[in-house]
Amino acid sequence: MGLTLAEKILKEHLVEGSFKKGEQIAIKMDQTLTQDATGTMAYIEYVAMGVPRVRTEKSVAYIDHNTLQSGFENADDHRFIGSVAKKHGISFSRPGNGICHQVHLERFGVPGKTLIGSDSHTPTGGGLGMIAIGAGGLDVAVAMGGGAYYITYPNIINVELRGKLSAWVSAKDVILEVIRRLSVKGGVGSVIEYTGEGVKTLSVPERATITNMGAELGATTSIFPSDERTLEFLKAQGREEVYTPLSADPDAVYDKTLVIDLGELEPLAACPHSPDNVKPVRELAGMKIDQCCIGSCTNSSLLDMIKVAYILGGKTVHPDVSLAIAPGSKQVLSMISQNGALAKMIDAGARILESACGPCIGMGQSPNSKGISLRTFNRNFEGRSGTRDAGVYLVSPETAAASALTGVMTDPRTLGDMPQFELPEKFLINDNMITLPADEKDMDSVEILRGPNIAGYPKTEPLCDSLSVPCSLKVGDNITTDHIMPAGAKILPLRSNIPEISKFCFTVCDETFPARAKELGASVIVGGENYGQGSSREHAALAPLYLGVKAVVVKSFARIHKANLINAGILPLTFKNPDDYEKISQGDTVELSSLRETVKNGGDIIAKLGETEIPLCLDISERDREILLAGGLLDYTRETLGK
Ligand code: MIC
Ligand code: SF4
Repeated sequence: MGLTLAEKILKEHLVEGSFKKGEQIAIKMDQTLTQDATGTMAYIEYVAMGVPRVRTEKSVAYIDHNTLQSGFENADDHRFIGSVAKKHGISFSRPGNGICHQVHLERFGVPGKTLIGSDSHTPTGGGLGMIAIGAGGLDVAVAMGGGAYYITYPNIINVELRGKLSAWVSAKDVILEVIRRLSVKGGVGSVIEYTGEGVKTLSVPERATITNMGAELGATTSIFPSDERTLEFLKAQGREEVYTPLSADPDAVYDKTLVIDLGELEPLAACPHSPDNVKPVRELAGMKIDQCCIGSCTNSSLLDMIKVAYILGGKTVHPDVSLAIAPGSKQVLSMISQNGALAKMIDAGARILESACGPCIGMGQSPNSKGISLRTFNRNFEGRSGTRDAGVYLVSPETAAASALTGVMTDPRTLGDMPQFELPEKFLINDNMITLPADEKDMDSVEILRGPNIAGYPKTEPLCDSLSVPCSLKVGDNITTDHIMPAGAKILPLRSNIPEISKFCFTVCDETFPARAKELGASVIVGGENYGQGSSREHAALAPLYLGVKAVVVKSFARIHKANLINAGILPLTFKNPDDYEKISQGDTVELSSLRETVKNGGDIIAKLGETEIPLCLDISERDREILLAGGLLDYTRETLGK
């Protein structure tokens, strides 16, 4: 039986476990990436492990999220990360160099290699034929120390692409269609593998748009083959020597196949407040808009920018619309400044932002009250833009640019004929904003620069045997990490200070939660389906840990968040019978007993609410059980290193 491409790469990197669906396997990680919003914590954890120099082929620390620097906190984080990177063998991508995923694709991604990143959109690297996975900072820290990464052996979903995209329909519309069909939890436990003759019609940055937003399916990762288009991209980046052709065996067996005829797709939009609430732009056409934002790790490549500049060229942004554009990297910004595309954007009235995440994570450009914002980003969760009552629509750069001119949602196919957009054979290469680490002989003399806002890792303790604690919060389905631990300009600067940031935990849902949880001392949270979807931020587990949350009881979990809870030593429990969700109310006291024995040996955990008994499952691996018993991954790693 032939292998899928994902299986081939996983097999080559397998260090533990066997290739059986649903079993835990350990994978060697060749490369790591971090960004600054998760990076400080990841490096505090890395340093705590005591490994002097990273044991990967390539580790890169990017600064791209917290670049507003409205106080000293962000700049201190940048200096801290830069100094850790220099000391411990990590390349440092300085602020201004671009968004981690875009830069990593351009400068470091290698077909066939594995990459783990402390950001959920790390699967962008799948556009180059990598197995690239998003994870919590602690898992990335372990990988930097040479430890393996543990995942459940995934299902492989094949998306077979046929035909060719029509004019003004683009890669964003492809991934919106996949999300429309599969939903925001349709990819949990799966790798999405793209095949079919339509693959070769897409360039690497277009493929990367698709694999990037595969994160919104909850998928472990997404991957494209490595072929002549991959070689073309690597040549343009002056890196053809890392090219290897890679594809699935012709007789590969997939768990499920979805066929998409590219030629039949039309411009799509994900409506508020979920990436799977997808409708054709045609049906929304004419809706008045207030803002357009173009950029983010999903749609900020040179090709995206060239198309946008073409649409804006010689025109003026509608008087009622604010258009902001953030090119994805210094390379992209520099190239559009040389080829005239930037001037077209500026002349049309676009507000040019630095190459960083910016508005995507609510760092500036929040829409007006009840504002309608079209964004080429990947997430439109409630409140993420910084304006609670704004309506964010996720669209392609073509749709955003066309609409910015008309002031209403506009189907870009009304633009008429589309020219053939050509990319240069050689891209501008200048890695001067990547600082290389100190030589091994000099590393001891590098001082770690730690600002006053950088607090330590919260206190952990081995799992207790019984609990009798109140339910401090009950929430519904599809709770995102933006609900649990919001970001944005006010809160993001506190990422290195868990006591401070925890004051904002769950405030999107209930402003009184942090104070209540802290006062209760110990509690459990109850939730519905797909709890913890979205970001990889381990802060969504560390803030609850700090606030005394001992267990989270839900109908189902999103992958990265479940792993982060385990890493933080918080029990991730699911209802054996989902209807039992109704039986627990906020304020009820929940009793859990014989925890250590059940966590160790398996079996149901029985929650008692007075006379009522509710069976709960702890669906985790043997290793996860040991991590929970030890009080979290940091303690477990210290224990195992000690042994
Ligand atoms: C996001 O898009 O939500 C982020 C900000 O990039 C996060 C990481 C973080 O919260 O720092 C992610 O996607 O993992
Ligand atoms: Fe940055 Fe947005 Fe991409 Fe997250 S999704 S890495 S915030 S650009």
